[in-house]
Amino acid sequence: MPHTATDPHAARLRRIHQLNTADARAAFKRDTAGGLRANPKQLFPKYFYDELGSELFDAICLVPEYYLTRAENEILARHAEEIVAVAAATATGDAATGDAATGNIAAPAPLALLELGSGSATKTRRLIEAILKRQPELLYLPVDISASALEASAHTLLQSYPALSVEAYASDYDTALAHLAGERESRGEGRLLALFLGSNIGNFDRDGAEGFLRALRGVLRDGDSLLLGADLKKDRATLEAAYDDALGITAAFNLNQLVRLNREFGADFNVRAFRHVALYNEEAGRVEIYIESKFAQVVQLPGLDMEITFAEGERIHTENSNKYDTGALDALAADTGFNCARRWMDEAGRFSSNLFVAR
Ligand code: AVJ
Repeated sequence: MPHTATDPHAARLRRIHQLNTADARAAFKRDTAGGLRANPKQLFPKYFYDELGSELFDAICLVPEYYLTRAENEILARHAEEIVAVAAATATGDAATGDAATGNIAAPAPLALLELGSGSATKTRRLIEAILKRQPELLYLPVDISASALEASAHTLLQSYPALSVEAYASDYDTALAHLAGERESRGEGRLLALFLGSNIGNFDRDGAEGFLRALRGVLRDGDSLLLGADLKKDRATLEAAYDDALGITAAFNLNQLVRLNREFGADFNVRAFRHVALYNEEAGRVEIYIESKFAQVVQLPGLDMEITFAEGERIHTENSNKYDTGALDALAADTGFNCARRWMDEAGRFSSNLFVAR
């Protein structure tokens, strides 16, 4: 949908910042060439999300084995109002208790909502609705590497919520957080609730998670908060099924990285000559995802000026999905300038939503 002057949402779609610049294209080339030359071979999860990849991820969220989305949605359906109340109470600090001497209750500062990796922003609706019960307007700042997902979700949300304004960032996390940190002081007095949902944190190892959370902390002011969705450690069968569903949607999502390399770098990967592999590494506490070569073969990537060879059974590592326990989440908060003030879980105890308050 073009945003012209006749677009009824144009005024409330403040901007879609395109931070996916030529630099991002160069980084994609560099990361891919470096990753395919490395031993073991490696590709990076942020490159899953071209237009088809974002759609396939939405489909993953609907397959029966992938419990994460449903578990988090259960938590948000049940607790969104409480989550927002805790974030808002934090946000107004002492003012929330009012001025005892005069009996004046300070009006709570309005919350704005920042979301990293917003995708189709389906679960976000619960929080938007909870916030709009408390205040007349809301500014929503989604960040997503997929410009197509961002544009679609912005328009859908603006259509649903006349009180919503959207300022969107088509960007990777690092670039967006650096940009937003530069604007921290010029932001209004209202507080920010940041969202990092769906176990997106799982793609980072411990150092990466710390770096990401410190960078996010740099965008927040004391008293702002972060709702962090983190998947919990559990039995191998449940985890491996969640990342290798019977319909083959996760396999398609993973192998789509090869389709993307064919399209963008003129590569000649025969996708049928590779298979999807998902293994729970219990010692490391993570599901590891690979693309495995079914036999020995050679692949050309003219756009990268490369030829790569695969042995039979050789794997490209494409993703880690780290699983947490509650102690590790508390420690992660404490190490990155937050306090894990509250935690909610789904009934079955599979998934956690953690409210990290910036201190
Ligand atoms: C988007 C990182 C949360 O790790 O569960 C799902 C990605 N990969 N199935 C996850 C994913 C394969 C997902 N995150």
